[in-house]
Amino acid sequence: MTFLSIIIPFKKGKRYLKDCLESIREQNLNDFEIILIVNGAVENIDDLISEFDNIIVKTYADEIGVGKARNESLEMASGEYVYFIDSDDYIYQDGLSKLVDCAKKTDADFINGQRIETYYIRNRFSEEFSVNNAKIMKNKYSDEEFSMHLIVGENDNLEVLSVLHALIKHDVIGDLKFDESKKYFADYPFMVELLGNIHSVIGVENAVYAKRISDDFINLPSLNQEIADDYIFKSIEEYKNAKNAIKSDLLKELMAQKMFKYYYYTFSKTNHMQPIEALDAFMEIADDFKGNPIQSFELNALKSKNKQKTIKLSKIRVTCNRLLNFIKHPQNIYHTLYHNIYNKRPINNKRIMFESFSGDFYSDSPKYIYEYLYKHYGDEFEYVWVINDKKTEIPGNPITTKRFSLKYHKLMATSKYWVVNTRQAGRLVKRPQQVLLSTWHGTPLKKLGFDMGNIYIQNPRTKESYIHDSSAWDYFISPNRFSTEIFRRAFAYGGEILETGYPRNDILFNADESKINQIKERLNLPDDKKVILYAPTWRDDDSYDIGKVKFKLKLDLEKLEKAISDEYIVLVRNHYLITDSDVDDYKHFAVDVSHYDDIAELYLITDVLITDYSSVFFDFANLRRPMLFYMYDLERYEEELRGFYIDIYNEVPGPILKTTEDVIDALNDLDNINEQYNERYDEFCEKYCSLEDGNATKRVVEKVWPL
Ligand code: C2G
Repeated sequence: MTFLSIIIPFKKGKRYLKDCLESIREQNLNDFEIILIVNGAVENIDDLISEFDNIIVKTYADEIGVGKARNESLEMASGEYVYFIDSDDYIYQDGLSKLVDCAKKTDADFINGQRIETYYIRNRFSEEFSVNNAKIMKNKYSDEEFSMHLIVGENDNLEVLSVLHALIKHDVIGDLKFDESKKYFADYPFMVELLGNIHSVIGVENAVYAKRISDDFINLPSLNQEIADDYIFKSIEEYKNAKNAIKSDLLKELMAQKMFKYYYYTFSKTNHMQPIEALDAFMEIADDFKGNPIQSFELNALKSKNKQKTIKLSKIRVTCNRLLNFIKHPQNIYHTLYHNIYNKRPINNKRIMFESFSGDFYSDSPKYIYEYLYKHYGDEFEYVWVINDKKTEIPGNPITTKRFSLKYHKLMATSKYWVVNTRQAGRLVKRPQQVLLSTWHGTPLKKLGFDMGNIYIQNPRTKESYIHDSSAWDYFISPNRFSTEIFRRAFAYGGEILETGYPRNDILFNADESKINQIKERLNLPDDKKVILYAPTWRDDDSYDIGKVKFKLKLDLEKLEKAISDEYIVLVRNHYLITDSDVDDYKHFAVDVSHYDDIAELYLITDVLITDYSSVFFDFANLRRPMLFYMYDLERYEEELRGFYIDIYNEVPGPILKTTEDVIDALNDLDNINEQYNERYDEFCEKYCSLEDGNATKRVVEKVWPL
């Protein structure tokens, strides 16, 4: 007999299943089998499965549901113990092996670990996770009590009974079956009966099961993200059934506490009592709830089924919480004013707001659209620039405002047009009469939006916010046909795309000698040196807090200086997201130009570009000057961080280099490289730059502001 059978129903989400299986492998268990029920799946997972010897796979062409999949698995399972895990979840280090050790020592019927909900992929979860977060103070409880706490869990959701994260003795399960007719809460009746059969229960501290909240609620929603209309009603119904059947008073109390917690912190707060009929359903079970003295007024109203009073008291509570929040964060005051007052004011049909890289630069396509409008339409419009540094020089004297200031909120609410080049500020909601022109900021090389696999970046909810953004766009600029298709899919955007080329690249065709000299002078660059621009992109795994991304320079400037400083100087340009970098002025050889507003101006004075996975090379290619690709971490970037849309190895118009020495050799061999990549450069420009001709801005303006 095998000691342990691990049961996994799988429908979709291969990348999640990969995390799941790998987390099981890393438990270093012996004497176990995995039973994988492939339940109407379309993805090919043969390569994942082939890595395991002890996996039994049963495939159903059509979806059979989780209940049936688990029942089938139970019939096949030969283990003394059974462990259920969902294919989109994973186990933290030792999360299962700790349970197995405990089972071997105690022979208990039910050994429970802890569940933590997370948006993070496994690598990131393990990096972030500190054991202290996981601690439920076991000392306060007996083993049995502790295990009950673990069954119900601490999360603020409607799930009060679950078979997950426990080792269950197979004998105790006996002939018990999951109800195959239930889509949601199928665990409840199973657990209720199971708990009736169990004699010994143990909870194990810090044996963590990571319950994944999908980072892609469109393509890979988890069951509770599907949120059917009747989800709350079903949950309350199942709760009532379970409560009547369960014997343990403690478990009943914990279940009731969890239902109350959901009512108090989610339903009445986030959902604003919607649907209102659910309030009746909560009232029916309210006698089970216990609250603290502050909660007692509202709870009494709920218990006495006084609907109006309950709603009133909850509104007062929510308003008081908001007020407290206001006092702490002035941003919230601005935000409320924005929604409740400014957004009701008339719209100024002649006002246009411009924003580039969140107000950090006067640059990119918004800059060129603004300058064109100012030149051709002059005072016909009122222009506003969102700019965080007051000292930034902007021609034409537009109104300026700092991003997220009170003035910014006022202006955003009442301007007819927004011209923005990144994702817009999440909490602002465009009014129906307003027009949003999204210029975006680059030809997609690295995977974007819904095309991204695992989200490594700090905020794993990014994908959700793409929908918020793209649903507000009225126009979206695309630099070429190749990008148009990707943008539509990656941002789930069905609106108008202006396939015009990038306004920001017009200057590459139109700048004259005096403009170039002006830029050189501004940067105080010597006349006798050629210019290298090193402009790498950011790394998703180098973000260490929201909005904070560090960059470790991997180009050895000292070596570079020794080798080429007679001929060149280097401009080092950090990506705009980098807030913490070790790039400093390196003597006279390297200049940090990260704060220079407009990278297009830097392209103009550049003789050789060195970059990596940044979209800068699609723009720079318009100048037809040499490019080197310093991709020291290519495999990791491609496989783990993002993945690419183009065939990097065969499409980029220059050599891929892995070390500073390679870069030096390439710089010393530029004539040959130019010749070698000549044809590829032509093909590249044909595919990605053919719309660029110095008139993209005109095309955009004529579309959005026709005369
Ligand atoms: N950029 C810059 N300096 C760098 C890197 C980028 O000024 N060192 C600017 C360029 O205008 C570039 C834009 O920021 O085109 C976008 O940068 P990417 O490196 O391509 O990365 P990201 O911001 O993640 O955008 O569709 C494009 C993608 O969204 C990529």
